[in-house]
Amino acid sequence: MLYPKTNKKRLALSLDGLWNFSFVSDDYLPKEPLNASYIIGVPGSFNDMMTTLEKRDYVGKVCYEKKVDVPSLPGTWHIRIGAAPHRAELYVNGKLIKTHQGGYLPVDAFMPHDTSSYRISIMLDTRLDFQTFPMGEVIKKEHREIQNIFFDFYNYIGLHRHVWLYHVPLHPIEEITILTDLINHQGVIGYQIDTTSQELRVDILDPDGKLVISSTQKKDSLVIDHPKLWGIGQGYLYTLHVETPTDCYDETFGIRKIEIKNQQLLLNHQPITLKGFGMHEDHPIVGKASLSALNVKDFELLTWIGANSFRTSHYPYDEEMYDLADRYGILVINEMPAVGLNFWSPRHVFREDTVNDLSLKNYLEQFDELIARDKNHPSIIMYSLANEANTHEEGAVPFFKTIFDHARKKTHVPLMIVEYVGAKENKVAGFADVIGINRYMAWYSDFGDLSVVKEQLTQSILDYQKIFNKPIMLTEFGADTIAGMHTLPALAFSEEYQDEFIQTYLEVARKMDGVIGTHMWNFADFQTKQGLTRVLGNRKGVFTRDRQPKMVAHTIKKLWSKP
Ligand code: GCB
Repeated sequence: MLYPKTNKKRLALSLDGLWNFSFVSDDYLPKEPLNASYIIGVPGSFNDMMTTLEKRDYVGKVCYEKKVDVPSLPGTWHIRIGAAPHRAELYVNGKLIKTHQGGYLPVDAFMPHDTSSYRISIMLDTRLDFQTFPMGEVIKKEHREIQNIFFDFYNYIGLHRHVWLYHVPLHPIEEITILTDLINHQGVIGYQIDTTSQELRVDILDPDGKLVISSTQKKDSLVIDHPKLWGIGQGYLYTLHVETPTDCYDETFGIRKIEIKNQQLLLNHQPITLKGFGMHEDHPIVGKASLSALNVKDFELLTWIGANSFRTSHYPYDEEMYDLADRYGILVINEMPAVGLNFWSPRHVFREDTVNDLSLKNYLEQFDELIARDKNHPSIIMYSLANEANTHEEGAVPFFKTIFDHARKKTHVPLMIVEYVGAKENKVAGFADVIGINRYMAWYSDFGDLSVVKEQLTQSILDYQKIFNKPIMLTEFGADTIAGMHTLPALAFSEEYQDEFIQTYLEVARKMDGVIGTHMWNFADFQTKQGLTRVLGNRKGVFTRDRQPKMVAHTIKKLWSKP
């Protein structure tokens, strides 16, 4: 799925900015122009632009609307909505042109060509159920609908990614797939171009625009001797330039090889250890909006602190985050929005009336969309297929077997699952190449008592290694910390406690073989639903929500700058 671009043969118009907006009933149809109650900013989640709780936490459908005229050109106009949570209906001039499920991947559709005046209405449904990802349940409370969620981040809704109208010429380049390999000292660039054009030329250019190698085939395998490799801190990107008589497109890529061998993660044949964070798309006021300045700031902080990687917990992020990772040379574990497959109660998750065949079908559809969107990013070194699912249930086995089998056919990148259940109860982790484990000893258990961590954490990792014999990654560990709160001795919620907590976990992981990395929870404080244990959100950030360092950030920076 090619990202909208303007070049000498293509045109992309940004629809970001102000849109008309209303909360609408379930049977609303945009036959007439929207009687808008708000003007709303895009990209942005609507929630924190509101001033009443009722509107902020609204459950149901909302409608975004904008009118735009485009020039008439030979070829076709398309719309690309970066994300449309969680179910979307797209209407143009009152006519339904597309429905879509899944809130973290793009909606892409043809625009009608009998007119060039468009009234675009995008209806979003905020509701989560057992067939959406992530999962939730809507319950009735005194004639109101309340959204129950089974995960720990605020259910931000809106057009929080860019919206584009883009024009592609006749016989367009529809898809570019690039797969690189490194064999001894040769870089192999396998590619495939999907187009109905009979004639084309492919040029591989280096970052200075210098021609490296060319082909006139739609599918080819090109070899470069001693190529410059993509690696950590080395965002070395080549460009694959495709030119046909009617169209052209530039796709960047890196030459790098990822392997799992002997319990190790290898990048370009060298073992590496992942150092970084689980993150969230989350900012004050704009919610889950993707804004370049905020995204760049996060990459500057990752660089400042010495991280080499992050996980897109708990859903695919906006494309710009992967573009930045490609350019900064930061490794990404790309996570599916499969969170909440766990009701935190004895209730079973994998059943006919909860997570069932339709949920599975929706998952697979979203996975295919994820690969179509992200397959050419060198920064993506793993896919995480779920976070903290109830993998001790029998019903989880066929569900995840289907998912892993399907995923393996679609990507060569290693597959991970992130677990909270203990190794002995886990019926699913064996399907994965890497097992991520989340642990909160001295927080959710033995609260405030760091003396238990060393033994319990070691045992927990050893159990996984013994039973599954796979590389382990410590994907989450952290303690809520209120910035500015200091205590001696270190007490829970103080900066001192977070500092000791993180150091203790890192020390255990560092000493164990077969642990390929540590991602602390979380990069920054983030918004959640209201709860007794959440002081205006989750405070486990190493940075505050406005991206200032807590004390522990300086400790980590020192640790990670050691050779
Ligand atoms: C977890 C979840 C994460 C939560 C975190 C916490 O295990 O994976 O989404 O935010 O714990 O802080 O409780």
